[in-house]
This record gives sequence, C-alpha cells and structure tokens, in this order.
Amino acid sequence: MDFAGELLERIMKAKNVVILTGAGISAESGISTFRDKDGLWSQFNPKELASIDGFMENSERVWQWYQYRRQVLSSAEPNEGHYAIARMQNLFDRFTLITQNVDRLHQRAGSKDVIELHGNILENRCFSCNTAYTKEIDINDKQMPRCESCGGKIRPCVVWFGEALPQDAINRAEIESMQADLYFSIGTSSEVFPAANLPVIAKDYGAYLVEINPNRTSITQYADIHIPDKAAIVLPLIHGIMKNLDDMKRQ
Ligand code: BV8
Ligand code: ZN
Repeated sequence: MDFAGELLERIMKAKNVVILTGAGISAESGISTFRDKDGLWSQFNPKELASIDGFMENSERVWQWYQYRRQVLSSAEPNEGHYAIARMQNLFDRFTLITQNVDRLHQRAGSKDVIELHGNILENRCFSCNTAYTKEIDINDKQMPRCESCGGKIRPCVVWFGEALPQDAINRAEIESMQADLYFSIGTSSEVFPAANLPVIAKDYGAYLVEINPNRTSITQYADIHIPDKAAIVLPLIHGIMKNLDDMKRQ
C-alpha cells in the first residue's frame, strides 16, 4: 500500500493520537528554532544561557536573553500549524499534545491540556526559594527582579540543561506515548533528551509514527512516513483529511 493510503487507513482507525512538537512548529510564527543554521544556538551559547551554571555565573545576562525572547514572542501569533492541531483535538477518542516549546502558542491557538516538557517562558519564579513571581514583567526592563519573599533572583519557569523535567509532565508524556496508535513528531530535531525518546517509545509500543520536518532527524529512521515539508503547510491538509473521515463516520 502507498504511504498516503496507509496514513489514511491509520487515521480512520486511530483511537489514541499523540502529537509531539518542537521549535520547528513555531518557526512560521517568526520564532527562531535552536539548531537550524540561523537558530538560537548559532548566535548564543546554550551553556551560558540555558543552564543553571550559566544563570549562576551571570544571571543578568540570562535574564536579558529571556527578556529578548519575550520581546520576539510578544509580536508573534500562532500559525496554521498550531491552529490545525487545536482543531484535531476533538476528532479522536483520545488526543494528547506534548510540546518541548516554551512559547505557549499552542494554548493561544486553542489547544487544551498541553503537556509542557520544558516549562514556559511567560511565568517566573524565585531561583532560591521557588516562590512563584506573579508581578507583571515589563519585557523591556533589563533589570532582573528580586523575590518578594526572600530577595532571591527571579528566573523564567523553563527547564534548563541539567535540570529535571517536571515529573508529572514526563510521566504523562511517556504513558501517552506507550498507548498511542498514531503518533506525529513535528518540528523537532530529536536531539534533546528525554523528549527525544518519546517517538521511539511510541514506535516500540506499536504506534504508527509520522514525522513532519523539512529535514531528516535521528528519528527519521524509525518513522513509518517522513513528510519533508513545513508544519504550517502539512498540518492543515492532515486536519482536512481527519475532519472528512470524521464526518463520514458520523453519516
Ligand atoms: C534532564 C531551555 C536530567 C528552555 C532547553 C539522556 C537522558 C536524559 C538527559 C540527557 C541525556 N543525554 C543528554 C542529556 C542531557 C540533556 C540533553 O538532552 N542534551 C542534548 C543536547 C544531548 N538533557 C537535559 O539536560 C534535560 N534534563 O534530562 O535532566 C536530570 C534528572 C534528574 C535530576 C537532574 C537532572 C533538559 C532538557 C531541556 C533543555 N532546555 N532549552 C528554553 O530556553 O527554551 S533545550 C532546547 O532544545 C529547547 O528546550 C527545545 O525545546 C529543545 C529541543 O529543540 P527542538 O524543539 O527540537 O528545536 P531544534 O531547533 O533543535 O529543531 C527544530 C527542528 O524543526 C529542526 O529539525 C528543523 O528541521 C525543524 N523545522 C524548522 N522549520 C520547520 C521545521 N519543522 C516543521 N516545520 C517548519 N516550518
Ligand atoms: Zn525567594
């Protein structure tokens, strides 16, 4: 059977769909990815900016880098890829969206109950006592705020290298990945762990694995089908197929 036919059949039979996204799905919203040739890691050093050591070494520099990313995000909108995923969520018995992204564009597009593996860039907390910092942040303010409880340094609620992922998030992500019958890995280089294990776990437990990425990645070898194109182009087409099949089932 050709790929298209098999994907159609898998969508028709799917009871438990899981989607894992990475920075690539936000590329068409104007948010830089990390490892593309013009990505963030080509301009900045992840060890200095996305690690606990980097924050301890120069917290003002880290704070200002996240303020810069918040400024970029403040003028970004969800794209057709985000909206297509939000429209899919009620078409299946079970549907789970897992993201590595910290931009919350999925939520702004209407996705519910998103599993955020690497936290989010919009919330902040105290580096010393972990108290949530809930005062409004002026994204143009270069000055890092201080904790109102202990005077400690305020940091974004993202997961840095060397930090454990939120236990409930990674546990849920692993369980859903094991139980998926149709799994989409979209816009991720699959180089960061433990997130990069998830599509392989899904495949090992019997899922049909679809990768949507203009480039090949370390999981392309496991994928049943690799669609080498942009998320904002492919996902509306896949949503259209899902919607038509759902309408047919209801007739
Ligand atoms: C942890 C900060 C343990 C947030 C980031 C094995 C097991 C466990 C850990 C490790 C392990 N091996 C190594 C590790 C350590 C490390 C790791 O994975 N290192 C890698 C580099 C080898 N992992 C960790 O440190 C993790 N912590 O496991 O802790 C622990 C346990 C107990 C106690 C203490 C510690 C933490 C990982 C999170 C790191 N945080 N950033 C932020 O500021 O954003 S990393 C960064 O990479 C982002 O978080 C991002 O989410 C993540 C993944 O990147 P992608 O989303 O894939 O983006 P990328 O640019 O790489 O790729 C984009 C893709 O899109 C490309 O393929 C491109 O082709 C494609 N694309 C482009 N345009 C489009 C497109 N696709 C579709 N459409 C388009 N238009
Ligand atoms: Zn504090």
